[in-house]
Amino acid sequence: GDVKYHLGYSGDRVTASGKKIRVVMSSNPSHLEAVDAVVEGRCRAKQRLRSDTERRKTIPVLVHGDAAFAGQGVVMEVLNLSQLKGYTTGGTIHAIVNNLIGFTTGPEDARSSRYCTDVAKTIEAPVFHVNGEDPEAVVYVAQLALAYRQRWKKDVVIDMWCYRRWGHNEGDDPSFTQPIMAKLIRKKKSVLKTYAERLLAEGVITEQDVQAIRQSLEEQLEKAQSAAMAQPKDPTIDPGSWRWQGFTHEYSFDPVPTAASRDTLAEVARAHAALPDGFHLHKNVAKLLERRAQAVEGDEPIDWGTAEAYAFGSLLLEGTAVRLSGQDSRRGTFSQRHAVVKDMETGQPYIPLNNMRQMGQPGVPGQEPGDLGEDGRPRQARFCIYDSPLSEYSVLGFEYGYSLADPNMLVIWEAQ
Ligand SMILES: Cc1ncc(C[n+]2csc(CCOP(=O)(O)OP(=O)(O)O)c2C)c(N)n1
Repeated sequence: GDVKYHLGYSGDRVTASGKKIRVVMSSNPSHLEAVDAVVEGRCRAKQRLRSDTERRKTIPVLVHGDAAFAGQGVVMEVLNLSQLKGYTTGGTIHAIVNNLIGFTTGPEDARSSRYCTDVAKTIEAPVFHVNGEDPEAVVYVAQLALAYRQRWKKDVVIDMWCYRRWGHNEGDDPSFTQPIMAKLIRKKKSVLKTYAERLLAEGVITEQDVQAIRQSLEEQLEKAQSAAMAQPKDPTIDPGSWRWQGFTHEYSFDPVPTAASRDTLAEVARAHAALPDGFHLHKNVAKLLERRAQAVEGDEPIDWGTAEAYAFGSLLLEGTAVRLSGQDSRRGTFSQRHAVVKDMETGQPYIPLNNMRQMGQPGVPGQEPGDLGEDGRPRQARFCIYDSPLSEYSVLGFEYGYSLADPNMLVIWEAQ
């Protein structure tokens, strides 16, 4: 949502079972739902950096408003990314704080569907509609959603029905626009109160317990506020861990040495001529790869596609991973790239640039890109190249998020 928060943050929390969990909140602009794809990209990059191939250790959670979830097109775009090979994060938990209103607009003017979550039906995600006034039901549904996500690696949606007691902001009065609902809400006791009453009636807690819990919560809030006020100008938010160390805002236009040696280029070139035994290559592509393999030897001018392949290949050999995504990027819009080739008999894909050396495994000690492989040569980094769906907003956001989590990888979104 818009006013939920803006500034990103990260910190460690200790769970009830004593385990440590890192919680990272992405900076969130006012433009509702724009952050969704950014979170997905960040999450995917973190999974890669930890070689979390099962995608169980880093979990994206998106918090939405009901009006924005139904109204913003990027929500559908991001749902559509959820099971794609190049973009899946192993399932996102969507939590909708459904206060039945968007600014001043009611559901009857906000959507044509019955539920604000109906767009999630496009990917057949399960939706749990839950009463926000029943905290135990909310906790139960949250646990269920997490279990579902971990088991099936798919998106799941929690639609928490609640209400907004006050206006959209401090100067607002909800009875201007929703007089009947505002009247009903005014009569409602707070969730804290009704839940405490319920537990008291059930004999689960005593009045003293209620007071103690309330006091401890208030103390925590007071303490946090005093800490924030003691240092109002510089809350010093860790922008993304040690991976950003050494990067500065200063920029220089001075040329930097980027040349690769002829030996390196020759190794990249050879990879294009070395297909697996029995691979049935399209005859036109075979000619192109052959030219690409030979180009480094002669004095002929090098074409764009070849130069690009050499550039990516030399980075990979140096241990810098490359991610390139966009519409039709694997072949290349103008048939210039052919970074992924297909076997004409089986349809199986093959990526020459991922078969130069033994592959490095990020986050696996001793097997990182640059560490020696079994053949005694440094392992290469991976070329992550994907065709994107026919979307721009979500894909660009995704790649931006990806680049935030891994500033050392070359991350490219290719516009068609
Ligand atoms: C893309 C975009 N359009 C319009 C706005 C202005 N705006 C801010 S909050 C809001 C209503 C959001 O309603 P909802 O999604 O239900 O979330 P809530 O604020 O009720 O939690 C609007 C229209 C915005 N921030 N972003």
